[in-house]
Amino acid sequence: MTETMTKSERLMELEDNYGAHNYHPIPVVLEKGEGAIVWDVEGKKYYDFLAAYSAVNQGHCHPRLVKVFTAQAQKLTLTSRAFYNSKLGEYEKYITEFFGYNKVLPMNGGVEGVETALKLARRWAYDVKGVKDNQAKVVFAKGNFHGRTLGAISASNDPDSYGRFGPLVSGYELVNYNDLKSLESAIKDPNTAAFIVEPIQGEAGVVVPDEGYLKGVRELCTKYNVLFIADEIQTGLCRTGKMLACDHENVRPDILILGKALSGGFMPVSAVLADDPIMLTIKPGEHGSTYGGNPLACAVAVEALQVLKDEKLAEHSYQMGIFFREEMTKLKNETDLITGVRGKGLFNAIVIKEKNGKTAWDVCLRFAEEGLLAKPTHGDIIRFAPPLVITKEQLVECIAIIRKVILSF
Ligand code: IF1
Repeated sequence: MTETMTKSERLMELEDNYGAHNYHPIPVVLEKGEGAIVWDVEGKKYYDFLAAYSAVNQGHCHPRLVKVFTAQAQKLTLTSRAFYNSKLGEYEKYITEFFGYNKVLPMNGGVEGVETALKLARRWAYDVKGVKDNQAKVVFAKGNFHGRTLGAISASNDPDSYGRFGPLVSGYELVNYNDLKSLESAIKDPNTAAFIVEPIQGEAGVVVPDEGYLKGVRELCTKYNVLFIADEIQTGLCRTGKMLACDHENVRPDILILGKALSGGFMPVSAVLADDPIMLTIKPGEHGSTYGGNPLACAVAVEALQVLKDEKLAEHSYQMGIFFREEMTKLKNETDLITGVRGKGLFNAIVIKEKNGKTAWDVCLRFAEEGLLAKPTHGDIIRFAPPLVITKEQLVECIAIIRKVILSF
């Protein structure tokens, strides 16, 4: 390390020297966050247009969450499920009434929620649907992203996700996303336990299915007695302009998976919601985790959900999203760099056409220089997903930054 290095450079070098190289971050070192804004270690201000992949929908360090988190952290943080604790039952009542399910199974990271849902679906197939042991099939959509465990990557058709991690989990089948015909031909197999799908595919680049797709999924799953599992880890909790992305078509999944913003960015909290005939197929000692349902997570999750409602973040996301896409569509008509604009609520993306060797990565580097943080996915797609607390004035300022950068290429 040389003394002429900035603090950011020194900290990036530490990560490079001592951390696994499983990420390639935008070269910005963040130190403070408040609402839709973050600051780096040199004090430079940025609008955060990634919101930790929709984990800070309520905004960075929301004061109500800081208050509840801090209070509980000084009282009791973890007991394990070997004992009851004073926060879990109240949380379970709150969240099951909030979303309209009989029961919740509390877990930690999002992928833990996905794994839990897959185990519930297979168990339900054997104990309720009558599928022969070890014959249960789970159907996924091509382009999916459900996490990084072996159970999740085994469903992926992206070699960056599953390549050279085999042998993979079996009993999976892939169908085209947004294609009810291919779904029906897969799930009519009587060994089918479930179809798990993101209501809008996030990692694939904010891929919005046709109007009516989710309703068709619901009808087909009902028709063939197959569980409809909605992975709302990224699309849920007001991100797309409704409390759940499924609400755009008024469909109710049999199993609902939540994560990310369920804690407002304070700690990993995920939840799997289902009714008794599904949930009660798992008996004591057959599933769980050390931190699942810990009192600190329960306290912050209740407050995080309440903030979404009290601050009407679904409605705000809905309105701001319409305005944002209108502005992005105007911009698209002024440049050949943008070939697509799509999204719902404040879950949006633009598709960038490579120009004179410049890619979406270069565009994001320029965004950072101008004070806006975003990151490309799959090379040519830039996802725009700010905290839902962003004000119209802040959004206008961000749109000006996006325009300035895009028109400079
Ligand atoms: C990374 C992606 C987003 C998710 C959906 C389950 C999970 C995720 C729909 C697992 C997690 C995160 C993982 C994070 C980056 C981010 C991501 F780019 F990886 F794909 F958002 F699009 N279902 N998505 O989006 O939840 O276990 O991570 O809590 O791996 O870098 P998790």
